[in-house]
Amino acid sequence: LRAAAMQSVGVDSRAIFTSPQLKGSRILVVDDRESSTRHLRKALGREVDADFVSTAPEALAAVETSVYDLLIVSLSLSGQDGLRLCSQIKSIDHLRYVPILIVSDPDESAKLRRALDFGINDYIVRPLDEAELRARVTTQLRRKRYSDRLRSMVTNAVELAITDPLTGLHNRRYLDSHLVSLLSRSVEHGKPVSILLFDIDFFKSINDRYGHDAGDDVLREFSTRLRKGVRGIDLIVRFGGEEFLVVMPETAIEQAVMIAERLRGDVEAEPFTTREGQKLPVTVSIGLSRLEGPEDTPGKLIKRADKALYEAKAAGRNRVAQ
Ligand code: GH3
Ligand code: MG
Ligand code: MG
Ligand code: MG
Repeated sequence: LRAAAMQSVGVDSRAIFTSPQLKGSRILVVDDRESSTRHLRKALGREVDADFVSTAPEALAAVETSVYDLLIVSLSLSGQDGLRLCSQIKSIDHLRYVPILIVSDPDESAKLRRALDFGINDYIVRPLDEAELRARVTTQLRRKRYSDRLRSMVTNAVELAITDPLTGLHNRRYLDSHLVSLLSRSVEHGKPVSILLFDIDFFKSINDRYGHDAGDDVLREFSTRLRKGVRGIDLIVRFGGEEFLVVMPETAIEQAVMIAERLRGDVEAEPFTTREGQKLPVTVSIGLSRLEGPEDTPGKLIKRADKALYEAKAAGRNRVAQ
């Protein structure tokens, strides 16, 4: 068994804790039997950053205050059940990805099966074989590193896919899923939703006259002004080139018109500043729509705002229409 375990990790067991990828890994050991603890301490060696506690409450307190990469838990904790501790730990959200390695006695196989059932990652049976323990610990730490990296890659990829790189705002891809759930929640609770669609006036001529970089500066400043001008619960999206959309939950259309009018007035009143220090006069047209009822969809809602925006443009720009 030991040979097989060593082979599966493919390393010399003594070298594992000095492996640069595993340096800095933190382990929490929960065991109340002195001989067992002594054994674990010796097997893990000095290079490992391990904390030792002997009761379930101490363990729960430790995982609250420190971050661990692996928990080694004795299944036969006296007084409390090691099994119950494991299930408690697995139900704590931020510990969901922390592996648990069980140390059990040979006569605990029924308990062990239950522990495996609710997701412990590996186990080792007493009497502890040091090399086997190190091999199992290393495997868990490696897996943890790998899955942490994978998870953060996925998170970053998702973040990238729903973010506009110029302004850091959410993009249209995010808008759709956000609106679908917001509209159904709002219909269910009888709450209003308003949306504001912004289109900067004659933006093409800003680009033509001052250059594309100056145009980018205007877009960035516009997004900053929107961020400052609306509530935290409002969603701001870069909808297109020089088009922005704000979703306002729990906002009746009359309130939304007032907000839109204020934002429009602020844009008109205060020229934008480019990176070269030029001051550019900018105006914006805004079209509004509101959630009409259970049959409404994100597509229809946006279409009505777009129609209103078109009317604002046709009526002379620098105005709000619904
Ligand atoms: P209108 O008042 O009718 O909205 O006129 P407009 O010139 O703003 O409208 P149009 O849609 O014709 O032009 C939008 C311009 O926005 C065209 C495009 O080159 C420019 N644009 C789109 N995305 C970007 C960007 O990321 N940076 C810059 N600098 N310009 C952009
Ligand atoms: Mg446009
Ligand atoms: Mg246009
Ligand atoms: Mg425009």
